[in-house]
Amino acid sequence: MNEVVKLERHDAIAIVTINSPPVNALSAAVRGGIFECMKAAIADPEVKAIVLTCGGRTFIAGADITEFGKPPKPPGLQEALVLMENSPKPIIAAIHGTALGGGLEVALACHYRVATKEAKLGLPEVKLGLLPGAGGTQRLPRAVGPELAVKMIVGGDPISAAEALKHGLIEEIVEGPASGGEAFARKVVAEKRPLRRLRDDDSKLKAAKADRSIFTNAVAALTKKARGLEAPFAAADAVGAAIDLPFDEGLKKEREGFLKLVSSDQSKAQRYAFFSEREAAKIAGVPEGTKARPVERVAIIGAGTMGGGIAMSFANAGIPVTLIETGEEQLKRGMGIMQKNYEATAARGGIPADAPAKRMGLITGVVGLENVKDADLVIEAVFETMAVKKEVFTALDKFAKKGAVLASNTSYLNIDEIAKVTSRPQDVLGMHFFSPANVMKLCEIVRADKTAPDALTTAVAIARKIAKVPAVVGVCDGFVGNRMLAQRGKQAEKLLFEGALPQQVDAVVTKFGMPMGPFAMGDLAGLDIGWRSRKDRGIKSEIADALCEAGRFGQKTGKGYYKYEAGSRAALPDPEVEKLIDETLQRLGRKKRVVSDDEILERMMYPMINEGARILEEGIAARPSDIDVIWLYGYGWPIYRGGPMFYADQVGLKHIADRLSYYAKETNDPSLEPAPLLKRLAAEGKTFASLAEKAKAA
Ligand code: TC6
Repeated sequence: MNEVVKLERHDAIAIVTINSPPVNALSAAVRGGIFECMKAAIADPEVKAIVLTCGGRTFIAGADITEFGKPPKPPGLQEALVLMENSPKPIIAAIHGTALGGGLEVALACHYRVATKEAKLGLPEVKLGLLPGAGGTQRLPRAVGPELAVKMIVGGDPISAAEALKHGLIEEIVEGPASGGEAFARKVVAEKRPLRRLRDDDSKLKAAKADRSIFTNAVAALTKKARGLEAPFAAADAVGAAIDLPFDEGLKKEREGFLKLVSSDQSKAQRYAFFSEREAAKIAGVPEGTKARPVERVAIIGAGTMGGGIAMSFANAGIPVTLIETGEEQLKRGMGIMQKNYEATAARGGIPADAPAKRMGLITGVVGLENVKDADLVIEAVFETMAVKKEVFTALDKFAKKGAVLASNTSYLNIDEIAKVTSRPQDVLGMHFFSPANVMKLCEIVRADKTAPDALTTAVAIARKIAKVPAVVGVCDGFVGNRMLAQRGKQAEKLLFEGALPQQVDAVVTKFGMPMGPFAMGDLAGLDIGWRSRKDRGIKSEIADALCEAGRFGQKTGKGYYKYEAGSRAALPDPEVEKLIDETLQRLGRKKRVVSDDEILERMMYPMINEGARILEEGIAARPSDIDVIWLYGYGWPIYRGGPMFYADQVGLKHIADRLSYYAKETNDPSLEPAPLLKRLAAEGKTFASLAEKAKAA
């Protein structure tokens, strides 16, 4: 009974409605409102049952994440949940949209739940480095059994209303939440159904109590990929407590686990990543209310690895694609690879059995650039040279319809130069996808000099629609991600000349939490590409060149910085490489020294952060958090470390600036001198985050 939670009565049925946009999160006002309305409804002698529902686009989407890390505001949620569960009158949660986290926990404290067909229900707290802290780990296993509960709590993905119905999490699927909830409440009253308090119902725990392997096997499967993360393990322990302990003791255990996680560095980083991702979709400098152009059909030029992956991303989102090649042969090959890719995913159970046919049905392969004529968005993914790109954009200018957005998937070329060959530079921008494009979530949206605000808005909106994470960047060599990566690559190579080995450098980087080190990554991408480009530019890189001269191109030749056994991608250290490095150093008269792991870590991370500072100073990225989003979703930066700029703030900018100055001197490398912005922030005792706060205040 306040601004955001209202109580009405339809004769014997009380309706409690939350209206707190955008997602009805459990702010202090919502918690207080739920408590007061429930208290009043329970006390009203006319009321026989209570429906809890939400206005707007969704049921409660969880705790208000912005409140975490601040002093707790009363009232707590627990008081409301105890009041509701103990209510002598049946309470029905009527769900639509997404009942997530604390939202589902509120629903679990109700006696019954109904949901609309498209609703999703989940406990995604682990994705924020947390565990469900309002009884979810104790009530959900009692509602659906520990196996599915572990899957939902440790995995964090929501389930559909149909699945929820199958497993007894909801009683019915209804048309509208409020009307369906009310009709269901009337039925409960008429049938005099007994109250179902999950707290008191251990029936679904029996099997796991008798044989704990049901639970431990499910946990083992889910935590396999949780390397470095704390929350999935703590969440699994809390579910274990539901099996082993009485309800109230389990709740206590859950609370302890939640309080520990909510103040952890990992959860802070993961919450930061959540908001950074959403912030990145807001384009700096574009007038508010700028509308995206409608995109009904997309054309993609080039059916190679990138073009195919991009086409699949659109088809996965149900958007029709015209895939264009220069010849039938290339087209057939590209279509065949996509088909196989989909079939393999379906065989693994990743998509339904009928999905390959449906999705391939959305991709029309054709020959000839004139076929772009119906597309609202054209994405060029052809060979990465300026001459070829210019040729394609000249043709696009001729054939594309008026107002179509023309995007290049280049990973480093100058979009201004590409735009100049067209008569419509306002429609030209970059959409840099990452390989494999149907899997990787990042899309760098490159804003050129003349790109129109609504073209930019269109690219960001469509990227989100196909489940990518867009981040807007400016034109420069390599944009944000690859430009920073180049600094790391340079140091990695230098470390070999000083006495480190590829496996030592890679081990430090993977121990930090990255999926791969720079040398294993080089082997995967192919060392011959860089070798050829160095030759073209007349540049030498003694160790990398010697490897290529020995035919070691990486995984594709079974050896590179590592050796690979036939059919395996496991990188095995190779004494031959050590010998080759030793010989090269001797030939060049270089002395080897022992390089510590600490030095490797600093020289892998700090030069990238330094480049990030330059990128911010030049306005290539608008916010430090945009850089972090790029690293999280394009390069596998560990989410629990928030991203390079967030990590830098944790380490302290003064320390980083001092160490860079030290390495600049020690290794005689002026490129390591701290960037002016980094120097200034370090001297002022500030963080990169302070820049974002300043920008917001302005
Ligand atoms: C929990 O519940 C713990 C409980 C412990 C016991 C108490 N809080 O994603 P969108 C904002 S942990 C505050 O763009 P969508 C979001 O920042 C929580 N704000 O929309 C954005 O603001 P902006 C467990 C929130 O339709 C706006 O809402 N719950 C929250 O693509 C729109 O968001 C979760 O982890 C929040 N909880 O997706 C769910 N949620 O416009 C997290 C959203 O100023 N949320 N905002 O940028 C989501 O997964 C999605 O937001 C969604 C809606 C699926 C609800």
